[in-house]
Amino acid sequence: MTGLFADLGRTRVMGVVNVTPDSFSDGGRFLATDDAVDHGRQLMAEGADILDIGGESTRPGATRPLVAEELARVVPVIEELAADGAVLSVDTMRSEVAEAALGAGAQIVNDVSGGVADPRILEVAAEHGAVFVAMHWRAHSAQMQHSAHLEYAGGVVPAVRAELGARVDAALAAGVREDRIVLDPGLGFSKSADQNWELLAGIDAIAALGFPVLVGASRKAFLGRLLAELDGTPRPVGDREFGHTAVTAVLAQHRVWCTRVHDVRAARDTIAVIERLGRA
Ligand code: PMM
Repeated sequence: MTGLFADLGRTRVMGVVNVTPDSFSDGGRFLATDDAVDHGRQLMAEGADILDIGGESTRPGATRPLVAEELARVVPVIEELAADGAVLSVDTMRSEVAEAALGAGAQIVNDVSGGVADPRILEVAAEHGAVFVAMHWRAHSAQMQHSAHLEYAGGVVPAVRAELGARVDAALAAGVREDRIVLDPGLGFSKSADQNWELLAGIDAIAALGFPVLVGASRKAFLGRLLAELDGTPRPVGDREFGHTAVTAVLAQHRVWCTRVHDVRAARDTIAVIERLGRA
C-alpha cells in the first residue's frame, strides 16, 4: 500500500480496463472477462502501475447497469488480475461493488462521484483500509452536462477545489485515513471544454489541497473539439493521442501523482522523457 505513494520520481500511469458495452472510447471491446483480463495483462506489460477496472460507463447520457450486472463484469476480472499481482483499482460509485472488488483483491476505490452517489462507499473504503480516489462530480451521466451543473460561481478552479475539500471532509468523517485519499478534478464531468482547460492549467491549485492528484484526460471530448477538422467535425476518439501526449507531458512536469490513460505505452514514454529532462 505505502508503495503506491512512494516517490518514484515520476508520474504513475493507471491503465483503463472498461468492462462495459458502452464506454465512449472502448465500449464493447473488453466486455467478456477473458478479453478484459488479456487487455489488463497487455497494459501491465506496457508499464501500467495500476489497472482501473470499471463496469459502468460514465459517458454523458449513459444509463446505469444493474448492480448485479456491474458485479458480474468487474469481480471476475479483478480476481484474475489480482492473482497476477497487479495493483488494482475499481471504478465504481456503488458501495456493494466496491466491497466485492476489495474482497476480490483491489486496493483502490476510484469513485467518480467522490462518495456523493452512495455515501456508504466511504465506510467500505475505510473498513478495508483502501485508497479512496475522490473525483469532482455533480450529477449522474444522464444529467451531468445540463447547464445548471456547469455553473461555477467564482471560477471553476476555486469551485472544484472547494467541492473536493468537502469530499475530503466526508471521507475523513467516514474513517478513511488521510494518507489514503487521492483527489481528481474530474475532467469532462459537468465541465465545458473551456472549464477542462482551466482545470488543467490550474492543476497546482488542486494539488495545493495537500493530497496526491489523479487526472483523466485520455481521449476525452475536449481534446476532440480542440483538434477538430476545419469544418468543425471533432477529431474521432481513436485519433486524439498526440494531443493527449502533450497533456501527459504537462501533468508529468507538474509532478501529478497519476494519470489515467487508455494508451499506457504512450504515457510511459512521455513521462520517461519528462523525468529524464528533470534530472539533466
Ligand atoms: N474518467 C472516466 C471514468 N473514470 N475516473 C477518474 N478518477 N477520473 C476520470 O477522469 C475518469 C474516471 C471516463 O473515461 P472512460 O470512459 O474512458 O473510462
